[in-house]
Amino acid sequence: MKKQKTIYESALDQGISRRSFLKMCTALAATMGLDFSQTNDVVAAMETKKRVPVLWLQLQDCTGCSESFIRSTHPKTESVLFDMISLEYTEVLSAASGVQVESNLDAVIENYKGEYILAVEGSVPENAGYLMIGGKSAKDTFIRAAENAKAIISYGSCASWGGIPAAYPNPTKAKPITKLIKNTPTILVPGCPPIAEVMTGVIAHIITFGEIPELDAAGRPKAFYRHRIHDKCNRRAYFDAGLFVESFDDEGAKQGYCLYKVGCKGPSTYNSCAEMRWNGGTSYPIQSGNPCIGCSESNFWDNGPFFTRRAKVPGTQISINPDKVGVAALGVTAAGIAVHGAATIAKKKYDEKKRGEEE
Ligand code: FSX
Ligand code: SF4
Ligand code: F3S
Repeated sequence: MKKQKTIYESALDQGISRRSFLKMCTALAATMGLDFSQTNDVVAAMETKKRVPVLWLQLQDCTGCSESFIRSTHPKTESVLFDMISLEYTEVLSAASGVQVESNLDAVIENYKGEYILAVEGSVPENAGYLMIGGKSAKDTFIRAAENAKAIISYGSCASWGGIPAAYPNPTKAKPITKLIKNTPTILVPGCPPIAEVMTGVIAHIITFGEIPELDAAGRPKAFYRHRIHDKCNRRAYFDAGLFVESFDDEGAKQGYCLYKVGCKGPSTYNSCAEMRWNGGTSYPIQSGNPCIGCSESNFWDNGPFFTRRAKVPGTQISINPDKVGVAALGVTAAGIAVHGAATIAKKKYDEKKRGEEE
């Protein structure tokens, strides 16, 4: 078996300076949502702990989760791959292929029993004959790898809830991984795909504290899934003021108003998009003008239709009448909505007329 280096030693091997190493630890602490004073805990862990062996299984999915992961910016994917973890098996990122990698999978399960982290992307097909990897049933390989892992990270909505492969009519009888394994601690990191830094934050937490992060009732790390998108949304002030986009080409859309009436599921979706944002904090769907489609929630694909106003906040008894929102708090808003509504109707009529003229 290879002698494993500490995470710090691996970083030095990569030519990373002490200064850059400390910067990486600070970024990790921030990603994990730790207090600034806890950065020292992260530094101490990275100086003394060995790189964690990781097996990354790719089941029924679109590879979007891997695509997201390789764009982690805080810390950068290279730091995670080369310093923090020892990625022993991956179908997507592996340079080697065939018997060579498949035998490595067996060797890691054998040699690092109870020590490795299993990252799983995609759902498991229950119907026989679907998804064979290296001539073996992916379901059997998953169960074998899962039973011997220290912890499992269920990466993405497919692994966590079944996702798109489990959507109606679910021809492969796709299942979330939790339906097949009960005894290994499992952390759900849903999203289609999930935010890269959430994955790195979860891995860093396991390395730093030697245990899985605190989870909510659904099995998601609280640090990243404790808020609804709606709670931290950059358009929230417009929701509260009763200012809504009525159609994607109206004046409200240009002004950046709330997207609730065009189907936003932010009020019922738990994820960190509004706080962490995507691509190094650049943006997230709502900021870019697209309603949240609830991609981190169970059955999101069948919970449609998308882009259609919702009468109710699903999963709750709360009905939101957007035309009344903000009225009680601010009497003047009613007039604002009325004017805004009249303008929207006028615009719709104009558009319909214009379309009629063009046809
Ligand atoms: Fe699923 Fe991930 Fe969506 Fe795709 O692998 S969560 S379909 S982004 O890729 O599993
Ligand atoms: Fe943001 Fe959507 Fe909530 Fe509007 S409904 S405030 S766009 S999350
Ligand atoms: Fe998904 Fe909604 Fe975030 S669609 S990416 S959870 S804003």
